[in-house]
Formats: sequence, structure tokens, C-alpha cells
Amino acid sequence: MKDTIDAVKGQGEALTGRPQWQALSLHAEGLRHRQLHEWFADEPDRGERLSAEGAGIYLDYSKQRIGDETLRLLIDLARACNVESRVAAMFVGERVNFTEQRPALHVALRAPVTESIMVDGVDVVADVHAVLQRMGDFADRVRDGEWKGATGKRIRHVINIGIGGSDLGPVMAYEALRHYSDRQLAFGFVSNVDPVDFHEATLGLDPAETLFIVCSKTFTTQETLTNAHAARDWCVAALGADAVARHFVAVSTNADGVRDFGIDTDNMFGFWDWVGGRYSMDSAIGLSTMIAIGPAQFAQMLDGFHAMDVHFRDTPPERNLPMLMALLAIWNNNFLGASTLAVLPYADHLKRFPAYLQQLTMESNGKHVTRDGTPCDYQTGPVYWGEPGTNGQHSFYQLLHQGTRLVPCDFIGFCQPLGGADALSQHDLLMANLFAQSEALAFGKTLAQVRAEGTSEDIAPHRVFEGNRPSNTLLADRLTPRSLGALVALYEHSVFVQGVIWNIDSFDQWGVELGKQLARRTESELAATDTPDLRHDSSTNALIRRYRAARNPR
Ligand code: G6Q
Repeated sequence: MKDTIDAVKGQGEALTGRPQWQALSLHAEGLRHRQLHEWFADEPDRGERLSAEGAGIYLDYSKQRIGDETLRLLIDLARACNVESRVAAMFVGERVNFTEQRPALHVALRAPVTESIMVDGVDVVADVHAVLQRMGDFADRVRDGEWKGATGKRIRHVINIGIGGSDLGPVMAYEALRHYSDRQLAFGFVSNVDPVDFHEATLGLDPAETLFIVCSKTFTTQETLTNAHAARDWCVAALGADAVARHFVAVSTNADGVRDFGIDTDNMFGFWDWVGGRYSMDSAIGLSTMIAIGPAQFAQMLDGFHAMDVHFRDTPPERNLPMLMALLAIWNNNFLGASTLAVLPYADHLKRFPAYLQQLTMESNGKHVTRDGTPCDYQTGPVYWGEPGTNGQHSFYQLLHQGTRLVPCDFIGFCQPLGGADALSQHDLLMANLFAQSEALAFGKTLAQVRAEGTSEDIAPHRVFEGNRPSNTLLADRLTPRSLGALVALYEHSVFVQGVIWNIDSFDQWGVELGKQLARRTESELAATDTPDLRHDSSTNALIRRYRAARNPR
């Protein structure tokens, strides 16, 4: 009860007016000139002390520009913002997505069958496991060739059609876990309404060996339905209308929509409105992942998610990975003025991980008003971006090292290569680069050091590295389904904690609506046979006229 009263009271108070926020502002001012090399010189045990471990992931945050006092003040702020009670509320299924009046219960998607979480009198964990069971049966049938196409051929190609949360998780997980996938099956992902996406994904494929998974929570998304219709036409042209039942399955919450499209609801895998799109890769939306790696390894991925959930729920803030990552992100964003955050996985299989995180973080925390609708007078979510190392080192790292902006980095690496001992020396080289980059960013190279190398005076300033550029390093033993699950859950929960502190709804996405509405109106204008009466601004009108004049050369 006290928590509820505090929560309500707490949310009425402006964040920047809180004494804890102001203490952090003052503290940041006092630390403005403090250098990472000074901290390391003063604290010989810093590198090991400023670290935490959970669910198989080790976080080194010693190269962040913080001291013990900083962390204490950040935790004070989290407490003042009732983070702990909001976390508890999320875990028990309260409607933490308050603008849509829904729970955000992705933690239920990986809860063991022995647990129960009630939503409106229904145990959702039991429902989750019933769907997992059906997914497992189906995935096994596709993998062992029992599920056949309309002509009796086994399935060789699986194409996921979906967009946003119904695409980014599946494609990221497939790439990340390719090593564990059945190489007899090829996977494709079609998301863009640009017709070339579907064309390229199906080029050269035999429709008789191709299975489409149409993934759409709402089953109303324009891009997905357009591509799904293109897929159906492609299939029917080769195999006839009766083939649809053998070549299409759906993942959705909308059984009517699935039926209307022509997919048998026996071949539909459901989920629930309490699963947000960007939090859904471990629901039935992960069907392609399960077909790729098999139900047992999919279960290991869920175990990894769950291990991080438990760590997050039960560990004090000082040792809690998602909490620490969130507080460090707030520190860099709101008190050191960093407006972006680079995610740099030293694992080529994680090449789609930054894109996945872009949605998770920016759709969640790209918000401009607080819970009560008041404009935020502080920055909310930073821009997340990134590329795998070492490739990025040969392009944008220049700016990270010597640019004028502060770009905090999350380095992600694994201690063991996937290729076994044969790959070890090349993997050592990869990881040497990761460690070298975070060291170079933190400690730089002084003018005196540059001069001592014999560099001429006119060139010397160009070769100086200021250092003092903060980073986290995340290490796991090996990229496995389990460690991937833990890594994703780590970021999911970090995003939520940041959103609680900023007092925003991390689970809605109203910002994607306006463009969709305008596109609907514009589409008919582009193709109109009569000259349309354009009533946009003069720029949009001129662009539409130019497009119409050139769109169909004959
Ligand atoms: C994610 C968003 C959004 C959504 C897509 C696809 O959190 O809600 O990215 O996943 O718009 O929606 P459907 O799954 O309904 O097609």
C-alpha cells in the first residue's frame, strides 16, 4: 500500500525537480574534468570492482565516467522513481502499458511451466506452454520432413513475412543462432513493402518446397498483408489454390483476419495482446527461430531469457545488470550530454543485433511526454546504433576516438569461438581488437606520448587521442541460444528501467501512427488516373506531382 501511495505521489513530481536529480547534476558538474586514467590510478581494483555478473553475462562498467558516489546517487534516483515497485508491477501483470491499458508480460513468455501469472483470471503461463507445445510439434514435422508441401516434396525454404517486431527479432535470432540451425533448411525474411524484398527472397525458389510464415500480431499491417498476398499469388500460380494450406501458416492474435486471408486457423499459432511486438521474439513470433534451431535449443534460449528475468527481479541494484546498464545510460544521456549509444558486438553472427536494439530501445523510449501528458524537460531515449566489430573500426570508429561528440559504447564479446579450437587464433585476434578499442577510448594517447614517438609538431595534434570516452563491456562464454536470450532480456529490462525513471510509457508506440495515416491518403493520389486535388503543403504537393509525372515511363 505504501508503495502504491509513494508511486502515485512520486509520479506527480517533476523528474528534474527531484533532489536526487539535482544532486546528480551538481555531482556531474564537479566531475566534469575528471579523467578515466585518474580514476584507474586512484583505484587499483577498479577494473574488477566495477563489474557485475548475472545469467552468464559479465558486465565491466569500470570504463564509465563514474565513481562510487555517482552510482550511489543514481541508485537513489531509481529508488525515488519507484523503480523497484514498477518492476514488481510488470512481473505480476499490472497494466504498465497504461496508454493502451495492457500488461507488458514478456517475462511470462519464458516463465517455467511450474509458475503461474494471472491476467484477468487466466493463467497465461499455461497458455504460453500450450502454444510452445504446438509450435514444437510443427517445427519438428517441418525439420524431419514429415510436413510436406502440396506436391509431396519436403520443405527446404522457410520465409518469414512480417515487419517491425514481427521481423526484427526473428531475423536477428536466426542470424545470431545460425551456427545451431539446420543447414538443410534455408531461411528468408520479407518485411519491406518495396516489391524487391519479396522478389529477391523468392528468386529461384521452388514454390513446392517453400513454407511461408505470415507473422502479424494484428493481421492488419499493410506491408505484411501486401507481401503475404504476393506470396499467395506466387504459390497459387505454381501450385493452385488448394496448395495454400500446405504452404502458409500464420502467427497472430487475430484469428478472423487469418481465416479471411485463407489460412486454416489449425495452422495458426497465437499470442496475446499483452505481448508487445518488439518484445515478442520469444513468443510464437519466434516460430522461424524454432524451426531453424529446433524446440530443444529454443527452450534453452527461453531459459536464458528467464535466468536474466530472475536476476533482474531478485538482485539488489548494485549488482543488477539491467539496472546498472539503465543507470549508466541515464548518466551518460542526461548528465554527460551524450545523445547516442553505439552497440558494438564483436561477433559477426550478431550483425542484426544493433538493428534489433534500435527498435527495442527507440520505439520504447522515444517519447516526449510523461505519464500525465506533461512535456519532458529532459532528454529521453538516446539514439542506438552500431555495427559489428572489427568492421566498424575501419569506418566510423574514427569519430568515436577523435570526434567532438561523446558516444558511449557497449562492447559485446564471447570468450569462445563457435568454430572450436581451429578458430581460436582468429577469435583471439577478434577479441584483442575489442579489448584494445575500449582501452584506447578510455585512456587515449597524450600529446607527450605522440611527441615521444618522434612525430613532427605540425602533425602531432592530429595523432592525439583525448581518451575519457566511456564504454561498457559485456562478456559471455559463448554465443549460444541461452546467452542470446539472456542478452536480449538484459536490454529489455534496461529499457524499462530507463523508461520508469523518465516517467514515460515504454510499451506503446503512438509515434508510428501519423505517417501510416498520411501514407494511406497519399497512396491513392499517386496512382489516381485523374489529376488529384492535392491539399498537402507545397513541398509534398510538388514531390507528388514530380513522382506522378515520372512514375510510369512508356
Ligand atoms: C512493436 C510495434 C511494431 C509492430 C509492427 C508489426 O512493438 O508494435 O513494430 O511489431 O508494426 O505489427 P503486426 O505484428 O501487427 O503486423
